[in-house]
Amino acid sequence: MEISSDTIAAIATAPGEAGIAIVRISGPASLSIADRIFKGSGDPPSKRQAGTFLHGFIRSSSTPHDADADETILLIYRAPHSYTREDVIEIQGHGGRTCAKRILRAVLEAGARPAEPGEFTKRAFLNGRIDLLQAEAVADLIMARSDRAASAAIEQLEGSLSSSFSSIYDCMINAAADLEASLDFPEEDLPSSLIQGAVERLRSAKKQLDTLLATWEEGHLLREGALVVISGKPNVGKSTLLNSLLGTNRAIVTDEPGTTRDTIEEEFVLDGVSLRLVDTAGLRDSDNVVEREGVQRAHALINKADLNIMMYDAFVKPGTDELKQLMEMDPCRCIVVLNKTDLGQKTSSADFPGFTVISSSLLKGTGIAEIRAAIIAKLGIQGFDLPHATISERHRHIIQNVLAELNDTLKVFSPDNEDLLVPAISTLRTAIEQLGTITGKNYDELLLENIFRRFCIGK
Ligand SMILES: Nc1nc2c(ncn2[C@@H]2O[C@H](COP(=O)(O)OP(=O)(O)OP(=O)(O)O)[C@@H](O)[C@H]2O)c(=O)[nH]1
Ligand SMILES: [Mg+2]
Repeated sequence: MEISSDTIAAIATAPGEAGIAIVRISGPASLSIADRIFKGSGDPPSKRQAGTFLHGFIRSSSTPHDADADETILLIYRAPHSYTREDVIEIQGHGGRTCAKRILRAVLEAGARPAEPGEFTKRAFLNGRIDLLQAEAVADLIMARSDRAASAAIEQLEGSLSSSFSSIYDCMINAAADLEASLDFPEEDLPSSLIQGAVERLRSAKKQLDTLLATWEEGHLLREGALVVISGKPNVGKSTLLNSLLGTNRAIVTDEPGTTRDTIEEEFVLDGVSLRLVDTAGLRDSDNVVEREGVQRAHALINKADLNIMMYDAFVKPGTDELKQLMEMDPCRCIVVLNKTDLGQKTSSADFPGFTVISSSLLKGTGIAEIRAAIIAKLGIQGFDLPHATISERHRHIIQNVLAELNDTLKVFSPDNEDLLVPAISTLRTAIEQLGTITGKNYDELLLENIFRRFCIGK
């Protein structure tokens, strides 16, 4: 545990006009700083009990015209019963562009230093109140793009992932201890039950890690939002579909083929999951340099998409080139929309074997509900009925390494040959050390820097 000797401060609320703004102070000098700057009736903050809130004014030597910085409410938390487990003062002032800055200036003049991004949460981790998974959940919660993402982050904050990883960690530690104990036996007396038990524990750890690995896809959709790309030939109704899904006239729609040149991306929450919906330039050969660039961007997005919506004019039989491109796509990640059925229909699902096909007339408002339902079904969103914590890209990377090492351990492992036990244990120890970096049982400065730099200042 690292005890901080300095005291940090930051504005914890977003800038802009609002009812209140909060300045947070954490560290050993929090209360004495509060005494220096707070002007209220009765005893100074340092003589008050934890949980007290006081009304008063903040003095600042540098406020113009000798005026007080702001009228405030001051809250007192005493270590270890605070967010950081240190003494913490929170000062609630008026919102807006100026008051919080005036309060912060007073706090810094009184001896605090400006906090770095995520430093309050980093202290909560270093002081043992939360582990790294919970710290990451705080950032996920703040950045949640949808209700489901927020619920998943709350689950993680409450420790559901932490307990899964801790039980796998313990399982591996116990297996390593058993294997190490077996080294003390002479070869002919090697207790097979000890070794067999260790192997079973390792297999169980592998299984649990595989289960957690399977939550990555969902976690990726919740954290980053699913990239849903609408593409197809010019004039088939792509921009009309974007507008219909968003419920606004975001993209220009005309009857002129080649209207959309650049990509248009909008965020959109569907069934609690955030989507990054992109309208693209109609796919065709063009002499126009701007349109050509737009088509290139469309192709790049099609390759990156979590889900492609390929649109066709229902009245026009798709060409062989168009179908060839479609057949290279994964039907699980693609929806075919045959639009403008009000003009008549010459195509049907039989032209797109293996694909989910929806007929629509966006002009008449038909098919849109089916398209929404297909997006939800294809992204597997309806399977997320109960929001649960999901692993992130960082965790996935570590789990994959740990699984590789577990496989090596089990491969090398031979109960009949003590010589092979030693390298097996060493591989297992490496795996355990890596796994420990998920919860923060093991960490270094670089790991913490990478995690906390994505936080905002004041959290
Ligand atoms: N009849 C009919 N017209 C439609 C339908 N959906 C869209 N349109 C019309 O088709 C024309 C082209 O629509 P857009 O949404 O601009 O088509 P686009 O695919 O984005 O076209 P580009 O941006 O040029 O690639 C517009 O005049 C729309 O009003 C439909 O279901 N039926
Ligand atoms: Mg368009």
